[in-house]
Formats: sequence, structure tokens, C-alpha cells
Amino acid sequence: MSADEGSDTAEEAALGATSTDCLFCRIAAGEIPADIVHQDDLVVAFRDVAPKAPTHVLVIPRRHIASALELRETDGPLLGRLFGVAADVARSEGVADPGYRLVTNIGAWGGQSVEHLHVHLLGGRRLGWPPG
Ligand code: TR5
Repeated sequence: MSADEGSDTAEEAALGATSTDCLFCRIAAGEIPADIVHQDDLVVAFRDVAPKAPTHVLVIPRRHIASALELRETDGPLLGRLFGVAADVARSEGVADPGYRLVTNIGAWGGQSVEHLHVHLLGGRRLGWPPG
């Protein structure tokens, strides 16, 4: 299904369609509780429920986008906000120095389990490379 299917109004299309059966859409809408560390009109950041590092925050667009595979050039401003928020969260969490990792998993072999674009912000320990 296209990410934009179900948008009835221009405003919905601009702000972004949400999917009522999507876990992260529901977290962004406040319907499912999460430990939110940032939210604005485009982006929400919340702590991962099963952290893989001392700091593990998920940064998501409010708009339902299934994965990075769905992104288009017109999503540039949204991605600018998303990465800017990730940088702000890294600073406020105290992991910007000595460094941290942003990663987005795509599809089954990429390790994606939730079909709503999310960037993992992992920090607070030295991270191995390459990932498994
Ligand atoms: O595997 P991918 O890359 O798709 O990442 C999905 C992430 O969502 C995993 O790291 C999960 O631990 C995380 N996750 C799953 C749930 C959840 C969550 N983070 C915060 N809050 C959550 N709730 C309320 N429910 C989940 N099922």
C-alpha cells in the first residue's frame, strides 16, 4: 500500500496520513504510551522499549512512511527535521561526544520489525562494526 493512500484532505496529505493499525502512528498520536523525549509537528522521538544501548531512542516522522525505501526527493525537508531532531536528542542525552550511531532497518533482511520509518539513535557505549 502506498504511504499516502487514505489521505482525504490537502492538510492530511501535507502533514501526513496516519495508519490506525500502525504501532508507531499510534504512539505519535498519543494513543499508545511511550517515553517521549521530543515531539513537534513533523517528528516524534521516544525511547525504545527494549534498548540495545544505554541510550536508544527512535526518531520517527508523524506521517506514515513504511520505510526509507518509500522516501522521495520531496521528503527532503522532513528528513532535515528528522536528522536535526536526532542531533538535538543526541546532545541532550549526552552522547554526541564521543559519538553515537543512527541506523534505519529496511525490510526483513534489514531487520525491520515495525513498518513505519524510524531511525534508531544508539549511544552511551562503544558500538561494534559491522553490525550483525
Ligand atoms: O526492528 P526495527 O528496526 O523495526 O525496530 C523496531 C524497534 O521498535 C525495536 O527496537 C523495538 O524494540 C521497538 N519497539 C517495539 C515496540 C515498542 C518499541 N519501542 C517503544 N515502544 C514500543 N511499544 C509500546 N510497543 C512495541 N511493540
